[in-house]
Amino acid sequence: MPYSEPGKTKFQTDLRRHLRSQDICDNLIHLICEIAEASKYVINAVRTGDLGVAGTSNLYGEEQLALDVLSDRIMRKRLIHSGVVCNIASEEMEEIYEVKANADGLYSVAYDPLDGSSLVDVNLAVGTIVSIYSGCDLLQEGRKQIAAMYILYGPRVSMVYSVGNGVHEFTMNHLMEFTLTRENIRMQPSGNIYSPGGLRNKYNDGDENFIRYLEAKGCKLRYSGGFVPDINQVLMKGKGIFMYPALNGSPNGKLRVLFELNPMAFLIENAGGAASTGSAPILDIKPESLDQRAPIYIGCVEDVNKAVEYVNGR
Ligand code: AFP
Repeated sequence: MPYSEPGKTKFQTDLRRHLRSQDICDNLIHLICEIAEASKYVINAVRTGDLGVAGTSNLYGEEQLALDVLSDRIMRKRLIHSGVVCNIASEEMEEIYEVKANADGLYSVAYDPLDGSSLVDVNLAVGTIVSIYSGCDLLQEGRKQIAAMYILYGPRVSMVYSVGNGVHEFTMNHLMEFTLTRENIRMQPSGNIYSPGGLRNKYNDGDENFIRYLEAKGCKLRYSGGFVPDINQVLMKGKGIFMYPALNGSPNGKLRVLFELNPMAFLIENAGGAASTGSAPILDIKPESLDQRAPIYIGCVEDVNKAVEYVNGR
């Protein structure tokens, strides 16, 4: 039964009220609202901030942009002061940041503060991706997430979250409030768009054959180079597949398990889709390190299953 406030249309239901309908504890409601609040400062940084380099690099050796560092600082400060977080991991930080040693009733958060930041200077959409676990351990299987969300900074600012009870989209209004715009989003069994990441001349035969299969059935290529907008398109249209496969020279692809794959796989599976490495569900990976990467095929169940068939030469 869709949730809405008596006397209010569904589209006036704000984030905190919707979270209260999700049968979760107040600390988690507070944490998700704090992350949503932090995104307002990230938006301001994206729209007006310095597009230059920060003169530093992240744990992958990638040059950090000033926006990466600023967005990371905004998110980390908010999480530290939330009072409900014990450990923090950021794609922009080398190590786990311990906020509190005693984890009773607290959460650990892994986030990518500004995924796709290199797209800001060409004015393409970017986003913040967040993964939430109970307790202190951030190297748990993705299936143990208790919540995942992303904020998409595009023509509109939207926030999509799940606490395991459906996937819901909120859109920021003129007062910078998030109001409900889609509830219980569902994926179709199969779709007609595909989003192929990475250099095609480094694709393995199975992936190349899968692309040919998709094109033969009339699928359209939709790829922006931003993980958040590309996944958002598949999720909101409810059809299609995003893939960033193993490449020649990069057997684990490019995308990070903790910061990108686990939260998106949690959201897509909760919307009735699937997410696989090509040999196992993304959410079943037991991460060994913060910077672990994996290939990904994510979207409609039938499309992901077909990708797995091709990748395994069937
Ligand atoms: P940046 O954060 O370095 O811009 O990379 C974005 C990203 O991690 C992810 O958002 C995209 O899906 C992926 O990289 C695009 O990678 P390719 O440019 O190799 O396709």
